Amino acid sequence: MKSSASTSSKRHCSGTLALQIKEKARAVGFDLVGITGAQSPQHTHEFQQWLASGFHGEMGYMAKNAEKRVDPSKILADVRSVVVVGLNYNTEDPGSSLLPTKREEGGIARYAWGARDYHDVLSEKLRQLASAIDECGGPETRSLWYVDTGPILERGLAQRAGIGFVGKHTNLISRQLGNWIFVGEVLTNLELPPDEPAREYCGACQRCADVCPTRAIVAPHQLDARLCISYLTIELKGAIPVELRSLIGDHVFGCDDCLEVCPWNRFAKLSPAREFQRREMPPLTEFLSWDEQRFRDFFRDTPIFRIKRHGFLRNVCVVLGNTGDASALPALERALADPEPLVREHAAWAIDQIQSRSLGIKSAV
Ligand code: B12
Repeated sequence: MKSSASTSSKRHCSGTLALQIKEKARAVGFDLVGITGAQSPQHTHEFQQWLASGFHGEMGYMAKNAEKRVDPSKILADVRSVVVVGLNYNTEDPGSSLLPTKREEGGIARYAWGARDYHDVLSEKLRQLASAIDECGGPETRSLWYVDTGPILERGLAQRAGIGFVGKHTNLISRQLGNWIFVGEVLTNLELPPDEPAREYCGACQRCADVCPTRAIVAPHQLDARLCISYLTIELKGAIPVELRSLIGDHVFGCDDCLEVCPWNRFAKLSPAREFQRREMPPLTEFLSWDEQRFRDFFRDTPIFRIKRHGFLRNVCVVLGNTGDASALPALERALADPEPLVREHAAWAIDQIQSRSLGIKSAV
């Protein structure tokens, strides 16, 4: 879990505490910072409804610690404030990018383009921020930091801390940076003055819902994760439901379709972070010949490592089945002998898709 406690014995602080903390957040490299109280996030009820509808699918961890997610004091008993931060990960101009040639490699979600996992990048910065908060607050100060994996409704808190608003696609949108931002937070027992919550600025726009290939945004601000391509290609451990495979298109890891069309991205700025810059990928068919070691050497330290070789090759097969031609068949046929049954099954499906397409037969699914 990407989180840690931090305590300090020093007691010295000058100037306004909240301002100092914000300055420190910027100094360690965060683009956005805001402060909110420790009460339950807004829309707690909607979160509970989301769980009750089963929209979390196989993400059992979302239901397991649901009471913690809606009450920060179940994480840090005497919590008084939450310092929420945002980090820009936009490394390419969304308007001019998504280079058609790059898409031949398959669509990898922007957050996973780089050589490092954002959890690690944010963890380093959050650790520094939490120590600074403890240092400023004095010996009684206790702080806990999280990025992503903690039992926290990060986006609800982020909106209340004023760093952005939750759009209809359910992602946090900054009016200064668009929606390419990671979120992290420090829970602290310091009483800090809260910032103004952000208002919602989606208006009548619903481009995100309209563009989603699987219609996963079932209502504004409501995502049925079981349909979301990000869930299907990252969180789902086993076979991808056959009826959804063709809708996955060329998304080999995650999906940014709903994020790309957001009009607020016209304010996106380029992130200088080297860790998130897009790195070269081999053609998809090449991955099928990679063994565990090769996969690990290439993807270690990146978000893709998490789904392991068999998860990634499962996705590669689906994308080749959707986009590949006869030239992909030899690699897929070799994958029929892969040690992983999951890969073998998806390779067989892909072969069937490509052959049906070349014969002009519309496949059953
Ligand atoms: C589970 C999860 C997923 C799941 C489910 C996503 C979802 N929408 O719930 C899946 C695997 C699908 C996923 C996908 C992605 N994820 Co994710 N994910 C999470 C995680 C761990 C929990 C999210 C959660 O609690 N979901 C439950 C729902 C109900 O909560 P919520 O969407 O946050 O809902 C809040 C608001 O939407 C609002 N709300 C709810 N209903 C309503 C109704 C109305 C009317 C209103 C006004 C508001 C409102 O209140 C809720 C509670 O505060 C968070 C980290 C975290 N701990 O929060 C990262 C996180 C949300 N993911 C992140 C990212 C980057 C992604 C992807 C972009 C990755 C990708 N490219 O593939 C996609 C985006 C897909 C999408 N459209 O959401 C970032 C988002 C950053 C941002 N700018 O928002 C987070 C915050 C991680 C991080 N620390 O940076 N993710």
